[in-house]
Amino acid sequence: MLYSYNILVFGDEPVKKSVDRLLRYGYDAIELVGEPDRYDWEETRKLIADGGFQAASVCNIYSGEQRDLTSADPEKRENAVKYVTKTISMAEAVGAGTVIIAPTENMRIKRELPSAEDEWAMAVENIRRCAREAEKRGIQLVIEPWNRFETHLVNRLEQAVQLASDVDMPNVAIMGDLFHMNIEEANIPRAIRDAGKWLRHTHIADNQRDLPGKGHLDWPEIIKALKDIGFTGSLVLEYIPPHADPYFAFREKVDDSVYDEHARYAIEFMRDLVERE
Ligand code: LER
Ligand code: MN
Repeated sequence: MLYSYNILVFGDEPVKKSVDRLLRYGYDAIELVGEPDRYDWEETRKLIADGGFQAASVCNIYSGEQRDLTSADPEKRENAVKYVTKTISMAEAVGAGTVIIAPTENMRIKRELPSAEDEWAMAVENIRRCAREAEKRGIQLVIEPWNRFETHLVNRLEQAVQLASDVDMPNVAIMGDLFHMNIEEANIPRAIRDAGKWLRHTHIADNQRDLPGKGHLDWPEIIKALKDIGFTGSLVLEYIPPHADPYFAFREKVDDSVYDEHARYAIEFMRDLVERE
């Protein structure tokens, strides 16, 4: 298992500062924000390569109407495919092997297409189109289920597995975000074991999206389940301040004096658990 951190959490600070922080505390991997215009791709590639990270990933931001793979508006769907394709190009350019994909805009919680079957078929078709682009560049896509207040379509790991299996491409798998899983899964360790080999990436946060260990999730049981399925992907810390809109907090100025302490605490907490359990 690799220890990683979603640098979305560090607001708009320069990527070099985030990279230096993660290296200082011993992280193996880094997750970039899926905003391709925000980065100088060549500079970022160099920072990742020189830092010696073992892996990198891109957390796409499906916020805003133009990033919706299953919208009723064909133009929006095409824009969404273009957006994902651009993040795939960025991933290739910076040396990241994983890109996160989600079939609806974030916080759209109602179907727009005429039937559930139409919507599912559209999700399959458009994820497959993105996956073909990713395949050419040696990149895997992981489908992220979100809780019911952020999407109506894929809320649980088993639904993500169904979607990945319908897309039927070798470079499409799934991920789990413990915050969303706490809301939607009946039993988190069982959901992890049922997903098995499909689960390739995780977002780590406690039940209320705080740092792990600050809430009531049963971390030893979660780590045991990940070990049982032979999980070798990244444990990506995704701390999000309390707000209904997950991105709102980062549009406001956040308190950057805690970034070092969070990064240090999170890897110590996770490493201790992984080594102990
Ligand atoms: C992103 O990783 C996430 O978990 C969502 O809540 C927002 O896109
Ligand atoms: Mn997440």
